[in-house]
Amino acid sequence: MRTLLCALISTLSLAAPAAAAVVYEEMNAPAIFDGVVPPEVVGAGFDQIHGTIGGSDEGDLYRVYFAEDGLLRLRGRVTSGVLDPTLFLFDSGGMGLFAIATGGPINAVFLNVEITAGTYYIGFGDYPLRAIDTAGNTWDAMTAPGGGPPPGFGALHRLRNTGLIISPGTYRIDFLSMPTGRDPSVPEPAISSLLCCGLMIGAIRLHRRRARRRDAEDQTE
Ligand SMILES: [Ca+2]
Ligand SMILES: [Ca+2]
Repeated sequence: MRTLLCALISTLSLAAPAAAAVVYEEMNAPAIFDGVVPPEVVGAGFDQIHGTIGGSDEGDLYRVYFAEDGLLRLRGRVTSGVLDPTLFLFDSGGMGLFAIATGGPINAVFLNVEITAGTYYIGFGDYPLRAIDTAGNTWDAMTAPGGGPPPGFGALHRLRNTGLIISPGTYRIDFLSMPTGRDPSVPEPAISSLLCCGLMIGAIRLHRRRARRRDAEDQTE
């Protein structure tokens, strides 16, 4: 059985090679949306952003472009340090769409969003991170109902960390997309890896079930 499992794993590895991520490295993304320095332009074709929140860094804003309609999964993960990951998504005009924060020991946050192709803005920083609109209204990533902005929240002015201390660290934001209409039998590389894990766990469970059945049969003989 071990040989069979190894063969299965090796076949799956060959069938789904890990694609190298195309990484955008932060230069010095601003926390102010409508300031002199605009949000950093990531553009199309990147799979990941790698960035840093320093001790006085209130948040990082990026302009991103997604070329196809479909399901977008954003994952913000802390790669070093003690920052509490907080992720915001805004539309092309800076209007709020969704936000998520953990505020606890979990070092990753996810957003799954149905999108149409176009320009979006991503904000990332350390909780308690809030978005402030041009009228001074605040949007707390943790407490907003349904993950969206509070009623009356307008166009973004800036991100602001409202804590006494900003917890520093480095982070990574992954974009995993599944465009509408794509044949689900041809999964994206990241989804292929998950399927491989699922298949391997399934194979191991089947092996254990068969071994238990054999034991039971041996005992009744
Ligand atoms: Ca930064
Ligand atoms: Ca914090």
